[in-house]
Amino acid sequence: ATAIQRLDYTAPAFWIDTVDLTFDLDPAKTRVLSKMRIRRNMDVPAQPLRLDGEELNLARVMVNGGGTSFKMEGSQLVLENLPEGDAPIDLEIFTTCAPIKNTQLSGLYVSNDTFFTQCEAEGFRRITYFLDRPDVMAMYTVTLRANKAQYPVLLSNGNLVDSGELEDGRHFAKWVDPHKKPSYLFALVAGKLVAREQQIRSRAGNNHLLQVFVRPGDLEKTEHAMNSLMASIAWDEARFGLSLDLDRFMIVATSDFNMGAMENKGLNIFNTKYVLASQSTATDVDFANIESVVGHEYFHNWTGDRVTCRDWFQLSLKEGLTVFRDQEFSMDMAGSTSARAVKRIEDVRVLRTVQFPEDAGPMAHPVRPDSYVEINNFYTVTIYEKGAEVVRMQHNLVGREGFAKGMKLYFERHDGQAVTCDDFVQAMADANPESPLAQNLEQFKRWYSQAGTPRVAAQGRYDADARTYTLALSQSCPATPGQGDKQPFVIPVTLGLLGADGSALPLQQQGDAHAGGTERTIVLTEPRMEITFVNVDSAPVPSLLRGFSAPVVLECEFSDADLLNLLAHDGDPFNRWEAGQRLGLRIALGAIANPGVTANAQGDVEQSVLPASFVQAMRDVLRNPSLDAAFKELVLTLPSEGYIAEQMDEVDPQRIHTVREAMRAELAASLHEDWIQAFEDNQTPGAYSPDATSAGRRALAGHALNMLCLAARRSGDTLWPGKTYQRFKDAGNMTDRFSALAALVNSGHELARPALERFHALFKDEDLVVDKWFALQAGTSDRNGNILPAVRELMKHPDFQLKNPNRARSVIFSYCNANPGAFHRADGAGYAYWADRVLELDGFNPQVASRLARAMDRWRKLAEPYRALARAAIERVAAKPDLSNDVREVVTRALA
Ligand code: B3K
Ligand code: ZN
Repeated sequence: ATAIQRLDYTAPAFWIDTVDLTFDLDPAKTRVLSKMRIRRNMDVPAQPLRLDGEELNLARVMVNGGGTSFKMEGSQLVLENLPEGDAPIDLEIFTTCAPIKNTQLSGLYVSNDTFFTQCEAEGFRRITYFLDRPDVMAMYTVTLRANKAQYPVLLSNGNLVDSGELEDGRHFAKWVDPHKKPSYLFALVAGKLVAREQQIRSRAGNNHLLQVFVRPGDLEKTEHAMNSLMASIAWDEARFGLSLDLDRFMIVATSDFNMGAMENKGLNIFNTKYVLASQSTATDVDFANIESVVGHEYFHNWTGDRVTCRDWFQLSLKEGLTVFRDQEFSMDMAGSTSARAVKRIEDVRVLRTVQFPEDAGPMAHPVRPDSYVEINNFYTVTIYEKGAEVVRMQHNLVGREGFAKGMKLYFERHDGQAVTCDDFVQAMADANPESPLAQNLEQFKRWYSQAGTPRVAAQGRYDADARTYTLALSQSCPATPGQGDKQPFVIPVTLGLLGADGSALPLQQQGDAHAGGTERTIVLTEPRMEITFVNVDSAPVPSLLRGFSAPVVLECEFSDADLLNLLAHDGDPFNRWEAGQRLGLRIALGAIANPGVTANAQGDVEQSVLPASFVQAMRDVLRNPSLDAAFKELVLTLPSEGYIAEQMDEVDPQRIHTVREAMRAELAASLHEDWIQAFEDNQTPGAYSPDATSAGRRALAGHALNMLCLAARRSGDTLWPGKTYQRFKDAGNMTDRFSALAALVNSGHELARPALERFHALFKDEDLVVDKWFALQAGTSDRNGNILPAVRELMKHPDFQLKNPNRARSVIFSYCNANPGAFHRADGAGYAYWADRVLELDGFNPQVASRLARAMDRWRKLAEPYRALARAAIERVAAKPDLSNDVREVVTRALA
């Protein structure tokens, strides 16, 4: 397979103006008749028409009602003798395909006797021959025909214009989409489904029908998704003036889906995980995820569907922007300043624990990549989450109002078009000509073209005589594959200064007439710059990169006292949390490097690893009445094993696990009374509500229970494990029930076994809950190397199904991706398991296999013996001759 290059883009040789599709749906042999009206693109030299197709049986091709010559080149259908000139040409293609055999879940497939499609990025070519590229936008008419008893519901994009009976128990439905769209936004669904319906009237005064389709029996679990959809519609109108442009907006849930959800125009298709929720089956995190994914897909209706991508290198145009929009939506829904900060911290945590490693590893790529082998490999945290950070920086550089103006101009210019990342930034800059974005536009765009996480080094110098404080900021960016030297970025650094007593100091830069405010944003454009603050009475503590104002690594030599000051007093909640993380990280790295810190035969470290000042600071946070529970929970959560690993040159994952567990155990024991208090203070009696405040209380109570069970493990206390089991049994919602179960499982308590059995018995008919049950066991702390054998046993469980992506992820990914202490074994058995699963999955679902392949991205950082064993496992995968392009690209880059 050859790499596709961004700079090779050329406009299509033909346009497809309209397409009229007729489907005779049959799992074994579905017939697809496609009637297209096409015309030559006279702006490019005349060429043959090359239509993409994959795994199709071609029965007939007709041009302007008559036969035509054609040939196959690879999987493309090539028509060389089409009429010349710009007159419209009628092209008719008749093909068949076999949805039941489609295990890749790309194109048209069957799940639970229901037909679904997934066309992004290149699935439409698995349905019919087409110009399957996002810059070819057509008007679609779709007729679905199927057996009525088996497939009573027939859905496609747009409006239902006709339906009725056919002979032999069949029926039909005809859909017309009023908007032109690229093929990747096409969708159809056919099966036995029921819908929750809601009529709404928009701000603009139009009526719309909203529907959430699920399998019969799941209807009562759709209320939250429907509420989230209504909230999304209202939010986009209020915040951006963007209204729903369809009479009908449908969401359909399927339990077989490769990713989260898909924004097909007017017919979103969702993984059940992001639709179905009830208080007894879904946790607060599930509720929040549903709100955010429903929002995300809905927001794509404008950012993605109305304005789409010219080519797939521009993917972040729609994904980065839409993630930014869904993050803002979730923050606005959360309400309070504190709840917004909690969401921001969670988002940054994802960025730093998943995207930063990607940006430092073999798959590193710019937000707008330059080449790819398999586009499905580039639906990454870089395109999505870093892309969102790049949009967020623009938002901060032009301001909230300026950003709204930029969005307006973007739609004025590009509605109905397929455009590039450059077009977006240009609109933002043109709408805000005075902004630092417009003034540094070309340099700012390096965020799109250069991969790697920039580092910003900050050094402060206090001059007591002059009463000045000078901050030197410098930037650099490490090399990434194919990009040796990097040019400076435009880096907004939002900062403040704290006095020794923690007070926020008024800021007066050299040259300012007087002090103004306690926070400002410095835009770093040079490799190095200095800024001086005057009238500073004593050495301040700098609070830098507030709110995580740029996706960079900040290097600053804080003393422990500085960090304790920031943790206790910083007015910026993000940096307050960050100070605690830096302290925890510093302790972890010190203990890891300290040969005196050793574990006993049970894997437990007996000596103290936490300085008293840290324990006290954590106690102060827990006891602080002015902090919200959700924020406390984040502060009390130590940096993850993966995040710690990223800070080291050579990684021993077992060692990291041992030390982090020792830190947790010590926090559990030293703060015992405070955990009890936190647990008791954060009960949420009364009716269940997944709002941010209640969810935060449950999160802290659950964390406390976890710590109390962990402490019991060493102290032999039986009271708290007993109480935890009782809570597990009596809980009125899944959040409390599952956190109690997890506390027992994670502490390795003997009550875990009966609790797990009881949990399975209670929820054996709830797929999404069974996924949780699997994931908890595969992801739990390893003691004595017992997790891998347990994982192998789980795969033999009658409920385990490798072909179902959610279930495969719940066991295999929870082990390989989310449980480093168990996965990285000195005998290499974890890696061998990984290689076997990658190969096995690749046999039928390359997209899922390729995601799993990414689990080894950071193998070069591993210490021996892990490193050599990891290489051998990757080489074993790479040695298979008939790997998919997906997995081939990942392992080739890993070994390069
Ligand atoms: N746009 C889809 C992702 C499609 C992934 C294809 N492999 C979902 C989303 O980002 O909203
Ligand atoms: Zn998206």
